[in-house]
Amino acid sequence: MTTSRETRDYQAADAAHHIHAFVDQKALNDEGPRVMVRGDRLHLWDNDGRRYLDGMSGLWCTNLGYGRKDLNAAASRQLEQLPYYNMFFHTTHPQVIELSELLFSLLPGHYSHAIYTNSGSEANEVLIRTVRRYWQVLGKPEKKIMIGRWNGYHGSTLAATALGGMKFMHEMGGMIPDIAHIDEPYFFAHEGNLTPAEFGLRAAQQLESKILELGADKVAGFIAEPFQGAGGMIFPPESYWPEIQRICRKYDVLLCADEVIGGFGRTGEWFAHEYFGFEPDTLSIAKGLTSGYIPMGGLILSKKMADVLVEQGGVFAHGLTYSGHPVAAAVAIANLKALRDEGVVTRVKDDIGPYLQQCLREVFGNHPLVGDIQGTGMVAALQLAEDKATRKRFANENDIAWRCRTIGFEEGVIIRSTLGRMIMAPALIASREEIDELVGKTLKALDRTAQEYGRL
Ligand code: PXG
Repeated sequence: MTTSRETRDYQAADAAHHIHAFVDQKALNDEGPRVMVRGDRLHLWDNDGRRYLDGMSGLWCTNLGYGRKDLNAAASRQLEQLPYYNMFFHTTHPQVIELSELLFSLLPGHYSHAIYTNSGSEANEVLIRTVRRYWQVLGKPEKKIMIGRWNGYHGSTLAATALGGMKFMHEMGGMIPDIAHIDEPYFFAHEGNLTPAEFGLRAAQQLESKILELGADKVAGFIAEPFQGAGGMIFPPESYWPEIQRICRKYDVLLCADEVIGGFGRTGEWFAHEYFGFEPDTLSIAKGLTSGYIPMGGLILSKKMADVLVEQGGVFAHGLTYSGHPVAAAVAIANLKALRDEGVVTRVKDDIGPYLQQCLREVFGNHPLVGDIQGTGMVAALQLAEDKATRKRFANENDIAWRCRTIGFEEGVIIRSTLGRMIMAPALIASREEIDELVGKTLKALDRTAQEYGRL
């Protein structure tokens, strides 16, 4: 289960040549990254033989867990048969065609077309161009502003960074013109006396104010994650999405759901917008499309939009070398069939999702660090709070959450910390025993953190 190379040897070579994601590289070089070498279902092993329960499905993507032989076989077969061909030169191949058929059999009926990419960031890059093109074709080229949300995350490429609302990313050269933002619907952080329902409406109505401020004739679309993933697994109140949808329809603004994290069963529905009960015009997808086994993403278009682009749009001036890559498509097909035919998504809704949510509420409902528990299906967040009743947050919540995550690694569980929230999103195929291990080890991490901060 370990390799023939010493971990410190790997770390030195890594430090010499590699810039990692979202980290102070100098500090990481001093510490040395963990070297992961193997995975099976929900477990990972590092190069020193330490075993971890992965409570995050990698980065919210290994929906089927690690070690699936069917996905491996699909990739190997395709690599033998046709490892590459493209979507240019008036050509196609069976894998991308069959993937589309399968995908649209799983999606609600008003979607009809996909543009394939390699990642979620690219899906959102394509989104901006496609939405703007749609309005150009309809004779409204001035409709080009995209509205996103502060603390939203839509990827790390330039336009995806701009769409997202992470200010520290914008500051690193990450803004483009014609992008605006409204606040996120983060009820726990709200300091007034509104009920969740009132707060949800108020948060949604910021969209209306922003559209009126910019001019409805200038606003092309609104993009948001159905629940905010990287920004802290923030679930909006129930009143939020119906109001957003009403506003988008009223002002003829396209509603664009970023399903990169919420898609492919995470909430117990195939797509998170189905869980929240709204009807976006576009869906950005990636991650769970292939369970992370191979890079693939895409932009899904409603039939209404696709009809305009296909029937009236002429040349669609966009294309990636690897759009609809046959090996990625073959893996996606195997992945979607497994999610469907093994009843994985149904089980998230009816069995293992409710089990996880119930365990979390039983175990952490009265924990001295926890002020609120949000989540559904196989995604959840524990909001850290100094005082639950008044929603008072710790002044040093980021430090506490980060410490808890670090202790989690020591206890052999991988959970994520974001802005004073502990987040988990385990593989959808988790057994009850695996959930018990996740919850048990997370409790140890929270207890040890509470002790260190004098709360236990
Ligand atoms: N949209 C959403 C909603 C995402 O969560 C992307 C787009 C970009 O996808 P790619 O495939 O380009 O990475 C994401 C990615 C985290 C974390 O810390 C989340 C993501 C990526 C990295 C870290 O929660 N999500």
